[in-house]
Amino acid sequence: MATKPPAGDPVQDAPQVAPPKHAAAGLPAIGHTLKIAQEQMGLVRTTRTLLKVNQKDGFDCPGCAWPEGEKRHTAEFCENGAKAVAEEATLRRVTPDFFAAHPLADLERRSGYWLGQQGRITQPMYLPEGADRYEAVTWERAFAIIAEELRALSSPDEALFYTSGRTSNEAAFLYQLFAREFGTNNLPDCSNMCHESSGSALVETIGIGKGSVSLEDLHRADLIIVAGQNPGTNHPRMLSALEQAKASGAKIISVNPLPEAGLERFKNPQTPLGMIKGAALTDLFLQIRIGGDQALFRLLNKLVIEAGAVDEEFVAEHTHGYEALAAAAGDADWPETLTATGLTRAEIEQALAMVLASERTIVCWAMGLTQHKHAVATIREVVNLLLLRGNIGRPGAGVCPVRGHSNVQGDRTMGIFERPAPAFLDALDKEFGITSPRHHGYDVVRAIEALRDGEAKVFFGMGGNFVGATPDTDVTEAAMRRAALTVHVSTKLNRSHAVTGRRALILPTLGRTDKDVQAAGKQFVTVEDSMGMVHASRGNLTPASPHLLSEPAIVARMARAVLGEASTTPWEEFEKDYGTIRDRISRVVPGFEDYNARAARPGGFTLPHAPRDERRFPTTTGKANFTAAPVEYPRVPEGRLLLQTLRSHDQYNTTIYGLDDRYRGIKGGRRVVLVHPEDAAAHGLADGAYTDLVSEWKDGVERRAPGFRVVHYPTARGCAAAYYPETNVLVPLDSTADTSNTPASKSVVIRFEPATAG
Ligand SMILES: Nc1nc2c(c(=O)[nH]1)N[C@H]1C(S)=C(S)[C@@H](COP(=O)(O)OP(=O)(O)OC[C@H]3O[C@@H](n4cnc5c(=O)[nH]c(N)nc54)[C@H](O)[C@@H]3O)O[C@H]1N2
Ligand SMILES: Nc1nc2c(c(=O)[nH]1)N[C@H]1C(S)=C(S)[C@@H](COP(=O)(O)OP(=O)(O)OC[C@H]3O[C@@H](n4cnc5c(=O)[nH]c(N)nc54)[C@H](O)[C@@H]3O)O[C@H]1N2
Ligand SMILES: [Mo]
Repeated sequence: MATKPPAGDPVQDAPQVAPPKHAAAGLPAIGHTLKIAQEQMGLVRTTRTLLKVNQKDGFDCPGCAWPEGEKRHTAEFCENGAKAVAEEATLRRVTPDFFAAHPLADLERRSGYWLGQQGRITQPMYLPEGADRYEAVTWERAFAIIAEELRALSSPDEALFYTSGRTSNEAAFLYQLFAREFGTNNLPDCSNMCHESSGSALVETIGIGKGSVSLEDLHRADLIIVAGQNPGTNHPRMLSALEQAKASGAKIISVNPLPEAGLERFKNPQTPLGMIKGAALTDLFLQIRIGGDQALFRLLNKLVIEAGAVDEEFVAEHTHGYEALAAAAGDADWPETLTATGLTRAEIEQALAMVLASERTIVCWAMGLTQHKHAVATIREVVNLLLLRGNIGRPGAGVCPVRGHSNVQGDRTMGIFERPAPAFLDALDKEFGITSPRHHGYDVVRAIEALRDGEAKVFFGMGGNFVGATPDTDVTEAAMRRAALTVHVSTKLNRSHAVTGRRALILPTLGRTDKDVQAAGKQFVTVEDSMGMVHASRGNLTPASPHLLSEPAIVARMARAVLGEASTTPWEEFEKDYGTIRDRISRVVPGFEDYNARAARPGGFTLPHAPRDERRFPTTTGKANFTAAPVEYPRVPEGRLLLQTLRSHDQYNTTIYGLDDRYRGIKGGRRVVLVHPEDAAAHGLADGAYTDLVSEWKDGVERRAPGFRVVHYPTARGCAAAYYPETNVLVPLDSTADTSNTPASKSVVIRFEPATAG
């Protein structure tokens, strides 16, 4: 087996490995933050921006969607929030000279890390058909090219309008309005790859696809179960909430194949004592096998019923389908659950005791539950547990899907959805005098298939990195190359600018931290956090270049170029004054009445949530629904492992901040695969050996990710972990969750093969 890293990667990828950490944050986090921030922004800008993050008169952190508390520290930021800010507020610039010096072929061989490190894009750029590099283009010409290609389509459904979750409510509302006025519901979004499974499960069971808890609820809970989530890296401010809950007596169970440092111990950088001592967070760590969660929750449900601990009043008054669940739970048995979960009987009994001792339980989850074939069934099973004990619509209790992108929830509320509710379209049509299409559009996976099969021809991305974030990289890249035109509204360079259609455009835009001045004066935008709070966000930095347009301006101008005189929508007015967009939203989207006045209030406002507010469940039965899907868990053939693809500490999805994963003890490289020492031994893989990862799927196609350094790591047996997006090449396009169609990025069957590169 080769022991050297593979050659050919222009980025030095030579991982060094130390034992994993057992605590998150603390002093090293602050030092690391300031280093990255100053490298990107310099001292003055670092101070100016970091003091404004998540303040009531500042901008919403472009990091995660975790809510801000009422009491804010002067610097209400976390290490990874600060890195997200530094990445955007960087002083580095990508100018037309850069594109002249770097032909497409050069961009194509660069790593995502290198591309992102080049800085903010300063001007619209155009790649003409057959050209070898991008050239500067005027905004007018860019919109004319888009209009030309869109008008040439034989059906509006040949266009795809993707959204990543940073887009503001105002931009998202205009964007979906434009798509529907143009004539399509093809609005795939990052949510399709993220919490779609949560939405699917929650709409069916409680009637609304959003979480039912507030920060206040977390502080009041008796028991918080954190399943399939790594908050120390991905939602660091959540650790403060968990710390506070613990201080009020809450217990925490974490369910995860990996022991994640943030959940073990948290050194709160906001308090002097916290910095030194740190608080132990997890009371019970259930080191589950990947994909074993549905089995675990099903057995817990059986045991709760057998213990006579069902909240009978709640179940009788507010729920439907109890008998079917009780019957299905009756079939759950110990041996199979122990196989599926890899846990011991004692561990599950301990978890049960904690569930029974709790009057107020919250379950938090993220990608560890949503990205599996049986993700929707798993989340429904979580809901079953909460319903059995009356833990929805009670203070200190409820469902808490922890969202990813900072406005991914708001984008959906604004109508970014390929399967919109008829009531939403009716309201939109009435307000604007248009006729929106009623047939469903493509989600992310179907969008790739449509490009692959020549059924979609124009791809427009409102932010994000479609090529880098989606599964089955080789298939997706080939599909994108078939497009007539690919357009990306972006702040920074990424892989999607290098893998293009016949023609391509890059439209540079303002980020959250940038000042946004339009004809009617300085504008603010609004966002919705993971807990349904809507509030204003105001950037305060001079934009990276005078040529940037805001996202609402880009949509408004594109709409005018494409729809022309036929459109009676006042696009120009919307661009001048975002207050006029909010007026329209207030008439179309329920819960946004009097939007302008309420958004301007410090702290914003909370959207209504029927199950949380009044124990009303707007489902098909009018009650909260128990569900009883058959229990599933991954069956991995002999000699194979189950790979999950996850985030390192130094990345934001496909944006790579650095090459370290500090809590997991990995430095200076990303091509690592974490394997249990005994599993590694069974494959003859020493720590430090290099191996290829080859995924196995029913289509028999070989998918290979070459040259990964083996790291012996205390993960659950039979499981492995490696970073996304390097491993997206291994995730088959049609390996998706039932119902939600979310790529099953957390369960990829792999085998090891001797490293081919090196
Ligand atoms: N700094 C930073 N912040 C981010 C992001 C980022 O990339 N960087 N991304 C944002 C986005 S878009 C999102 S969606 C969130 C993602 O937030 P997370 O969901 O925390 O992100 P992942 O790294 O995918 O981690 C998944 C976790 O689930 C565990 N897991 C994997 N499989 C299973 C399983 O079968 N069962 C259980 N119980 N656990 C499992 C993994 O070990 C890991 O701890 O974070 C958001 N915030
Ligand atoms: N294998 C695997 N694949 C996954 C996942 C996984 O866990 N495993 N996770 C999935 C998840 S949860 C998600 S959410 C998706 C993420 O998918 P995306 O949201 O598409 O990807 P990001 O990497 O977040 O997008 C980064 C790009 O967004 C642009 N950008 C940043 N800020 C702004 C802005 O303010 N405006 C605009 N217009 N552009 C901006 C920059 O150009 C940057 O390069 O990936 C999914 N893919
Ligand atoms: Mo996400």
